[in-house]
Amino acid sequence: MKEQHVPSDYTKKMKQRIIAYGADIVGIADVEPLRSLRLDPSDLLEPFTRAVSIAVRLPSAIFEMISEQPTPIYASIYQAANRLLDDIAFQTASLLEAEDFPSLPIPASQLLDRENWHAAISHKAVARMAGLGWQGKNLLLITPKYGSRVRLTTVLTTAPLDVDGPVENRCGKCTFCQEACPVGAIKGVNTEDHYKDRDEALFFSRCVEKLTGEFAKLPDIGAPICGICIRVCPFGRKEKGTPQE
Ligand code: B12
Repeated sequence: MKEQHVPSDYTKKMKQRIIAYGADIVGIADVEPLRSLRLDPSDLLEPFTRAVSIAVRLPSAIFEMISEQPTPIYASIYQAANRLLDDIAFQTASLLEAEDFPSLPIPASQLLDRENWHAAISHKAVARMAGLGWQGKNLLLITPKYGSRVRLTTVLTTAPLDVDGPVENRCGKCTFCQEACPVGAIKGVNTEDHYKDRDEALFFSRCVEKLTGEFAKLPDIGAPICGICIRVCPFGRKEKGTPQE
């Protein structure tokens, strides 16, 4: 491997390349705090020092069309966003590897443990530590600019990229997602950093059962998606006036 010396604008240039691949937000997390996450395999982070968090924004109009259930258009865009993210992550890893930094793209939406609903690593935890946003009451990553109307991916790397810091939680007293959830799955609990587990924020099984048992079986949906807590979040909406402003 090359000596770990890179020009001072290396991180900035790398982020610009990733944006050029089609990303809307890019941030860098130190992997150290992420080692306490549940990982699959458990030594996933072993060779790496940094995690690149990449977000792609979904067109806002898609969410404005959702009222009580996901729409076929959302289902299709969900797949398209996953393909785009996988492509960006692949290209990012290839670019870093060409510079002798071993790098691993994590699939956008690959479930490894179907009983417990776990992937290789939580993209939300990486995104939060990379400063893309905070973990909102809906348990999703909320970005200041696009709310939760983003999908995420992660590239693990040995490249000595400059780390971004977490941002402050801005959910405040807002209860829009809690009120809108069709199965009352959102408890409305706030967190300063992150929830200790999913049950602290959600009646988790209510969310899973609605998405897998009902929404995924709707015609032309075929995936456990919903979008309602995303649609109502004031941070993603074009109309302004958040409850706390
Ligand atoms: C399994 C899964 C599901 C399952 C289970 C959901 C769940 N809450 O775990 C089901 C099918 C129900 C589901 C539903 C949805 N999902 Co989903 N899902 C996933 C998947 C594939 C794995 C998630 C996982 O492993 N979770 C494990 C748990 C323990 O982690 P967690 O939920 O992130 O929460 C913990 C950590 O984030 C931690 N944390 C946060 N910061 C930090 C920092 C540190 C240092 C540490 C240690 C911990 C930590 O705190 C939380 C509690 O422990 C991810 C893709 C991925 N690889 O991340 C997408 C993903 C989370 N889903 C996503 C979305 C959008 C949805 C839905 C809105 C459906 C839709 N597309 O319309 C709903 C929302 C449900 C909800 N409100 O949570 C997006 C979230 C994007 C965003 N803006 O946040 C993801 C990231 C997919 C993507 N590529 O963008 N999903």
